[in-house]
Amino acid sequence: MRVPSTPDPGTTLSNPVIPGFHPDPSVCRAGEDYYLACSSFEYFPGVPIFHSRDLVHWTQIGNVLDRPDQLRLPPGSPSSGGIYAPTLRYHDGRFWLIVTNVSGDGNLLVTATDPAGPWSDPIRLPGVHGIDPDLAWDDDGNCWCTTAGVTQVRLDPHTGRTFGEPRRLWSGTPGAKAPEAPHLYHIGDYWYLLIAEGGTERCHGVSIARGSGPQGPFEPCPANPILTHRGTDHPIQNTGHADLVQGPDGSWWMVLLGVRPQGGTPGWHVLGRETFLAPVTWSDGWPVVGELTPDLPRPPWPLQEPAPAPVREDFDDSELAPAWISPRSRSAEHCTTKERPGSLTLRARGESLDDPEVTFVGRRQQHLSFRARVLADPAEGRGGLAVRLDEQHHYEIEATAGEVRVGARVGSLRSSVASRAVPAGPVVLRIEAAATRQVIDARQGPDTVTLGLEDADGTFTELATLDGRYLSTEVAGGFTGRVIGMYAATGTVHFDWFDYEPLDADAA
Ligand code: 6LW
Repeated sequence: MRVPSTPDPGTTLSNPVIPGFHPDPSVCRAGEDYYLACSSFEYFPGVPIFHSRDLVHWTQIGNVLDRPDQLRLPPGSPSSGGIYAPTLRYHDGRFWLIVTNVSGDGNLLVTATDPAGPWSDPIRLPGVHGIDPDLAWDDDGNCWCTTAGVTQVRLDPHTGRTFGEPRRLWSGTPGAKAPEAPHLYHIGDYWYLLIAEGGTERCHGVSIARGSGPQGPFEPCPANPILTHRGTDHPIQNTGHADLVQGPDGSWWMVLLGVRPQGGTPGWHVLGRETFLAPVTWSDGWPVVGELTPDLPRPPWPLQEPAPAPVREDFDDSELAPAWISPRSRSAEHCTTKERPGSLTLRARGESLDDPEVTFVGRRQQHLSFRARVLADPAEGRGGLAVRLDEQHHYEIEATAGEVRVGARVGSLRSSVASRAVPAGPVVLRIEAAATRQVIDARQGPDTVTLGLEDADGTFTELATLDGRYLSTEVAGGFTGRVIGMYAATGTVHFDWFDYEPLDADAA
């Protein structure tokens, strides 16, 4: 039975530190500032980047790949394809980010002097094979690029030229699958090679080896895996894909991904893989990971909590804030705040949410329970508000002039669940997810998703309540999480505002 803890904002800090679909975190420090980047898969713009002063509170400052020529996702490229696992480093006065576009350009390297952007055009890396590339510089100025497998090649990061063939460094723990997510660090007398292994599902873990130089040979830590939650009923599962960083006081910390399954057996996670923080100590020259808990131990330095995010997005700015993402690409022709000032105008290009090219603008679901509302004007088309896991897994409430309809797609099953005639004109559409707080029956799903509309006086009319498990990674597969957003299925639909608010315990 899983009963999620209720964070008390006064005394505890809560993990995950970046909730919602933010996997494969990579972190670096530049003076007093920390920056962190994540995978983004089929979404544009790609590679969300965050800033923090305390490692606990993170604010998104941009997306690294925010120009169409930096992020080419061909039409029809699969969901959970695209951008995998960046490594972000600060070296020689600039920021370096290496990442893989598995749907096209392969491994890419970009640089910036300000991590909020602009980032450079990508340098292609044809000599770097494999996903999860890492960058590390040795004292002689050589740059080592290490990838899943685990293999390594020397790289000129200014040109992308590689020297020699990639060489195998370590295969991880015998019997464990998928040695990946390598990061190489020079700490004290050793070079440490941190990896993930066991696969990114329930067997995921973090292991480490050390050697006297960046090329090894590497000796595995006798305590491997140094972190895993496999085979436990810990509320945080799938823990792995870590990166190490020092806190403001010189203490060591790890950022890593984990998931929060909810409901009965086996548990379903709906927010994707999220970014967590864990304390690290050292014993005999090996890192020891402290408890990874939903209540994060309070670090001993001053915390800088940002102001809470506003509930309402009014679309008053000429550019969309960096949290807004769209599948594969976004063009001003199909998505603009300039056509009707103070509104988001979406012009259909796919035919429905089943279409990989659908015009959709959304934000990650970051709370187990939330309410989203939009004011949609469907006078010139058909569109609405959706919870999207991918093209084959979505629930939506859609408006046309005179009618509102709830639809659901789960794999090959499509259903028109409910409909209601409404007066022509703008309509408020609402979706709420309510997490399962107490499991009374082991077959209970992770949450319920309620879709409906509001009358002019704010009265809510529910049209359908659906089991949330069908929009979970355990059902749909893949590497992403739920995204809540607006879409146009035909013609043009204007959205005057979009509200997103956490509910109940998630409000902290
Ligand atoms: C990523 C791999 C992994 O490249 O999942 O959890 C893959 N780890 O390291 C996609 O995120």
